[in-house]
Amino acid sequence: MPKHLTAEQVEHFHTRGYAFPFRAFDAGRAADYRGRIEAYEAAMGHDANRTLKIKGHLAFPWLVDIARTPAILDAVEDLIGPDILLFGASIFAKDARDPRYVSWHQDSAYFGLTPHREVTAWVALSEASSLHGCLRVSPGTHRGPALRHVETFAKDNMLAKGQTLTEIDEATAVEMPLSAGQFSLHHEQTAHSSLPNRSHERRVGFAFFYIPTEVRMATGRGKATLVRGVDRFGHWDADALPRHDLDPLSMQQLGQSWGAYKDGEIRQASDMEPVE
Ligand SMILES: O=C(O)CCC(=O)C(=O)O
Repeated sequence: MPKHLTAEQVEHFHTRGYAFPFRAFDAGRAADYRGRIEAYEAAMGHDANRTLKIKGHLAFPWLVDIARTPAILDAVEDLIGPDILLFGASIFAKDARDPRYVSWHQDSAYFGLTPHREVTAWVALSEASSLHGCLRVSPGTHRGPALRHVETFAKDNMLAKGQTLTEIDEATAVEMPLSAGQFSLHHEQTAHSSLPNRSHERRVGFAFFYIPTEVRMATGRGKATLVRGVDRFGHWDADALPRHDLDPLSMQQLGQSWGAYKDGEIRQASDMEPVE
């Protein structure tokens, strides 16, 4: 018996690679979290997209709390079982009338996980409608092969390498509009993207990356946080969780992970030898 999704929604996720919308918390709480992100941006003098990436949750204890929201974990448990690790989180914030977009991509290309069982919960901290440039998916792509991405580094592309799948048929795209406090779920191999924000409001979302404890890094050990159940596999070392806002130890790990991802030698899966 699923905890949060219906049996039909579980089936839909497994066959189509996504499911939505679900409620994490109310709009008031979403606005509070968004306000905290914007206070951080004001204090730092830069857009959170520049820093709260890959291990973005390590910046603030309340971001780890969002990742532990019972409704989100119940939904994720329905898809990957009761022993759950959080291995990352990234903000995706688009300003009002913002030309920035996210090109079609598979998260699995750079996550470096094996087997491919990761599930992303994209949590809306503001309205994220079609006009705001909500997340879109290409159904069923999670059942296909690891696709080859072209690294474009295009100016308005929000992805670190502008990585792009060139063969996704736009006509297949399904939009996943959400209101503040709702979340969607997608499989790491589901091709997804988003268009520019054509609205006069900012669109803020946080993507949280969850894996069952049996999943490991294809190359060496990684760091993650057990957010539910028991880890009987021990493939991961513990993240340096923030003891307080902007804890220097946590920020060091965050900076290293984001730097390795965006500037380092991380190669896409389709370029590497299979390890399974
Ligand atoms: O928020 C977006 O526009 C893109 C999000 C995304 O690529 C992801 O959640 O993996």
